[in-house]
Amino acid sequence: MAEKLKPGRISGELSASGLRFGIIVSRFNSFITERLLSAAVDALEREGASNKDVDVIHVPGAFELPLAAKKLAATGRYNALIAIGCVLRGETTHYDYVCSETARGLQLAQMDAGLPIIFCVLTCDTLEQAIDRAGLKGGNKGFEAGLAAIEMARLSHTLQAAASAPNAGRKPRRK
Ligand code: INI
Repeated sequence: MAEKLKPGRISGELSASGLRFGIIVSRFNSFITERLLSAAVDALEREGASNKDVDVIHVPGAFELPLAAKKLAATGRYNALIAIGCVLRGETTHYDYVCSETARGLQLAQMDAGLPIIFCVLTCDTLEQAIDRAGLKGGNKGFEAGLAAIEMARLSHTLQAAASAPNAGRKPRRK
């Protein structure tokens, strides 16, 4: 009988020790974004990050997050970035532009830089929905973002090492 396939698994460890993080926070809807920030910092601290390795940068609104992220990524100082914002649906189409351009800009910055940029931008219809996601009742998306930043920083490091030595420990695939 054929042996059961046991695929190799690669994942990022949850240890923040020795890693550097940049957190970009939008001041718009700061009642929510500052709570997301506290939870993100809490996650990094619990997993071993030190004060000197975490920088917090404020920008006016979510729309400004992508450029700040791109510039921070270019410094080469960080292993991962976290972009924090909160966009609430108003009566105009402004909401749609801010949401889509923020998401698009952050993804572009992430792909250009090859650096994990965690998307912690709440896009909600109401303040109540945002409050629910910012941990005033239960979970907090900022905490999840902190953990995602650590995992992606570690995973990037592992994949980078694999790219430098692609066949280390593996038999080449037969064509
Ligand atoms: N910015 C936000 O972060 N959240 C919002 O809900 C929001 N609304 O609703 O307008 C918002 N607008 C400001 C925008 O991000 C820019 O700061 C502004 O347009 C200047 O470029």
